[in-house]
Amino acid sequence: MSKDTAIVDLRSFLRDIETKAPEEMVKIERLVNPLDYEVNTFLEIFRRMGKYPLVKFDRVSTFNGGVFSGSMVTSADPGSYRRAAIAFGLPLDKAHTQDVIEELSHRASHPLEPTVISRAEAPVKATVFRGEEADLGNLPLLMHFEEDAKPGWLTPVVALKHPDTGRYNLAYHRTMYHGPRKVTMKISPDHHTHAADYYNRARELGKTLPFACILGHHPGFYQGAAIRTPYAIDEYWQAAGMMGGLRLVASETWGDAFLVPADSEIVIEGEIIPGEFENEGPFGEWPAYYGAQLRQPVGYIKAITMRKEPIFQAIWTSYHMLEDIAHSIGLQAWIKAKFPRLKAACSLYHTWAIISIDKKAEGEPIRVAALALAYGEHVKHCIIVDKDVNPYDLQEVFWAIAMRVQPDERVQVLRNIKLGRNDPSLVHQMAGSAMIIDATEPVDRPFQKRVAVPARTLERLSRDLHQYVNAKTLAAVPVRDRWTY
Ligand SMILES: [Mn+2]
Repeated sequence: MSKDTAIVDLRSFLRDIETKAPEEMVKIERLVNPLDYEVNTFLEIFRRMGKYPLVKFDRVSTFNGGVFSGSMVTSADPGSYRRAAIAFGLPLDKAHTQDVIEELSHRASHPLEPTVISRAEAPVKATVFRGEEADLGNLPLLMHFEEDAKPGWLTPVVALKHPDTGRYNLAYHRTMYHGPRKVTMKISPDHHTHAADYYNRARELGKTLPFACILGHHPGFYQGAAIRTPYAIDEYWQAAGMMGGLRLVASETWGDAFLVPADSEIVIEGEIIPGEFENEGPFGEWPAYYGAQLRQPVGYIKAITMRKEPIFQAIWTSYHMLEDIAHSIGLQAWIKAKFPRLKAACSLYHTWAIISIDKKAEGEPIRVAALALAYGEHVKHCIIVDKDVNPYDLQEVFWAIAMRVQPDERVQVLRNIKLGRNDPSLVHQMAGSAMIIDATEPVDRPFQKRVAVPARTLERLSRDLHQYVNAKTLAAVPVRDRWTY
């Protein structure tokens, strides 16, 4: 990061929203109690209106019953493709979902080396609590859904450092309160994830595993943590690439041996003791169903540091789009490496992969679907569409299925395929079935031509549009589809 590059963080993003698209944000000034489900209930009320704003809560109560010294935001990760366009500097009048994915894909493939700054320069060191003074109960912990395990939760980005390689991993681990300085963290050591590998290696070596819970940073940091980063790449570098630069600083507990983001709002430092487990969950998870109660690793808090008037960042754990964006980028890179005629890929609810390709031969859609199924075990339903169909526009996708699909020859079901454990429709523990819908036109026989206005007329009237239509009138016509805006 060069000296003149502006530092991006949660505050710069909120300022951008306020200046470029204030209609994206709802502010609630009255005191709200996140432990009494109030934060998620507001999100549910807005959802029922068909609205998905970023919500800023100016006054929230803490777990201990006080009033938090800062504020809270949710759906700032960024929570919509439109807010992503703002976060990543795309012109709002020109940006579409596909432009957002292209910009993020570019950033994701260009990791950057973070810079390390001194403690004195780091905003996150404005307030430091160590030892007995570090009390999680002074934070506004949440209850999201009525059957979440008590007493309370936070949903941070968690940084871990590999005991051998020193590579940092960033991932989301639901974190449950067990005491002022004691938590469980859902790392699931039996899973095939980076975090599980780090944990198992620390356990083998008989070492503790240091962690930093990071709450509040730029959407690029949150997206960088959500992307499936190759094992060779340090995830602080990945996040730095997404943000255009990332500043790190020594932790309070381990100094330079474990770095934390200098411009984040809150950092909670602690150590996991491998081999120590407690019950955690159930917890309302990304499928909008409850994730089961599990035995998970225990961590002990060593220090909490925060900015002046810290902004506690919460995640809408059920209907969020955080991973839809990250998986769209991931799927696209994964498939493009093997099938260059990929146009775009859209991930929805983790399970759907909607992929548009420049099809040249029969059979290609099934090859591409096989690639999508190999991307991740959550992928269960694949729809392959032609290059004239925008995979982010579900109306177009459903049009293609309606007009180009005879189910007996274009829909296939694969049986006994490994799926993610969070899928509530699974009959067996792990294996289920997958579906491929080939919604492309056949290329081995004549097919009807799709309607089109003449290109020359389209070009002329697009160019002269504002001589015919008042720009303000057109801008005021609402776009109702959340996915395409
Ligand atoms: Mn990772």
